[in-house]
Amino acid sequence: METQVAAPLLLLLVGVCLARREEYYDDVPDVGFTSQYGPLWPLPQKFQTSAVVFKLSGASFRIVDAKESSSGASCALLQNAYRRYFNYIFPSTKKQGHNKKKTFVSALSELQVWTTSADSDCDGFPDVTSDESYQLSVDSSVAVLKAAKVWGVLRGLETFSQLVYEDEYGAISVNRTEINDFPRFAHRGVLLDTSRHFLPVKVILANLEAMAWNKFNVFHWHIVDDPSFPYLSRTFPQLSQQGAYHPYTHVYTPSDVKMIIEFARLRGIRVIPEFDTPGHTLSWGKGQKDLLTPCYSGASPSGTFGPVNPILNTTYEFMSMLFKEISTVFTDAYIHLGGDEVDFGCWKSNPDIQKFMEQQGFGTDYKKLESFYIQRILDIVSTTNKHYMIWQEVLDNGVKLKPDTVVNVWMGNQLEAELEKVTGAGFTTILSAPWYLDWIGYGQDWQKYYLAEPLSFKGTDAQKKLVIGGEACLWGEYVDGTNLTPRLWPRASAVAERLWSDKDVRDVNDAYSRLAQHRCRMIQRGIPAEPLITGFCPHEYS
Ligand code: CP6
Repeated sequence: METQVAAPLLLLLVGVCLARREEYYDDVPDVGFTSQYGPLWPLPQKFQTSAVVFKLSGASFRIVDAKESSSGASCALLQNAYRRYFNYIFPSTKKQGHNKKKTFVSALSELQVWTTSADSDCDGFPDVTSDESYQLSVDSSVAVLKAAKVWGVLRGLETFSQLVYEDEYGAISVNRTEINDFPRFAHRGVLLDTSRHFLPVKVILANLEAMAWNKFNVFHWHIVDDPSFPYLSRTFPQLSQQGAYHPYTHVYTPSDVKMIIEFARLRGIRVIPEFDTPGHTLSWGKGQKDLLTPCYSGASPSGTFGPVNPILNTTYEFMSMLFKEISTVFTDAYIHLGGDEVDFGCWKSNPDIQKFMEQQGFGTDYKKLESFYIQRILDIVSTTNKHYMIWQEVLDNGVKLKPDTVVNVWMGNQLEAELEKVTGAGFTTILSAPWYLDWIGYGQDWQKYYLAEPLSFKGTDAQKKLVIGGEACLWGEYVDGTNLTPRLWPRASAVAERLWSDKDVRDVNDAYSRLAQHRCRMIQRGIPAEPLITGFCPHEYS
């Protein structure tokens, strides 16, 4: 009897599973296929290689400043990068390896690094206009990496390190190669959320390092939100004292922030902090009395709080002082001001707010109140000489924005219509909607991220030029220091190639071959990147 019941049930289950498989990314790439581009990721714009091989010896190979270079030994950023990449090319266990003291018919003795612009930007910070292009030529015993600025050198060193491989005898080798490379988009970001869970500084640094391997250049730091306020403000220390998960272990001190910004700079990465208001601010209320709107149930306060209270002068005095501090602590020209997902329920319940709405003639349109608030915040931040980024609702709700505002599009429904609208209104935009890496499902979702095309919306060339890039987002509800890194990598790498390489680079088979190797390389360099699908890394047992 039991089996008679079980059999149809089993069939039904199998049927459901097979049907559901359709939704999965079951386009399993041909795992036997090897890309002609080897393990390069993201793929350079122009690439030519040949079968001619040069050998490298850890005992003699050097990365050096070219004689003609505009930057030299005094450029700590470059010297630092040379050491980093030397160690990637010759991991310490290999320094005494096969090649020592051997001479080769064709040995590569040097990589000469040549910055051609009179000012190489060595001591500066990267920005949205930074030149990251470079040319790499490996065609004699001396290889040459040429770039206008240090930012291009950083990208080129990464590419050079990806060209070097061990041959079947363990000899460190590089093929004759010519590369001319530049990014397709100027803004290639990763969003990390340090409020839902605190992320230890060393986890952030490790991921900045991995970002550089993927040629990402923006760390969008969603630093505070409802659950916790880990930013230690000198002006308002009570914000983190009361609002962080722990007042001194789960905070980012001014020196932590400084370290993160400098670590990022040395890798050509901008740090854009997001202080999201008026919503997503519950944690702010713990340390700052009267900042949030008291919600009412009927005629009396319910004891709960809503968004920032937009009708008090004290709110704007507080915000002025806070953003003044933030504008000096964070070096980037941009601050992200959030403005997303404002819940009007609490505002609606509060009689003081109702009265204010009436006085201002806002009727019952709470978008007008939100706009009133945001407008004042934008004015405050403008006085600090920073530019701002905002989530799309701010524009959608009709706030007047300065022309240099960057609109961050995050809603996936009607994405193309939104891009048409934002760029049609003349605003620069970056795209987050296709790349929520915190959403996980069964299968190879990297392919979906990989194939998302930022410019597929209808618009003029001028409109398309306004899309300056995108961001891979890892919202933190289900992510902390224990699982962040493998959840981010190599899935974020798919976004990295979409934003760096040519628009026509979208062959999933070719990408699979290169990405699987890139993932193994990240593991070798110490980042526990998760697998794409079945397989193994050549070095995993050594
Ligand atoms: N947190 C904040 C989030 C999200 C946003 N802001 C978010 C919500 C849903 C999706 C993606 C992101 N977790 N502060 C919106 C920008 Cl699907």
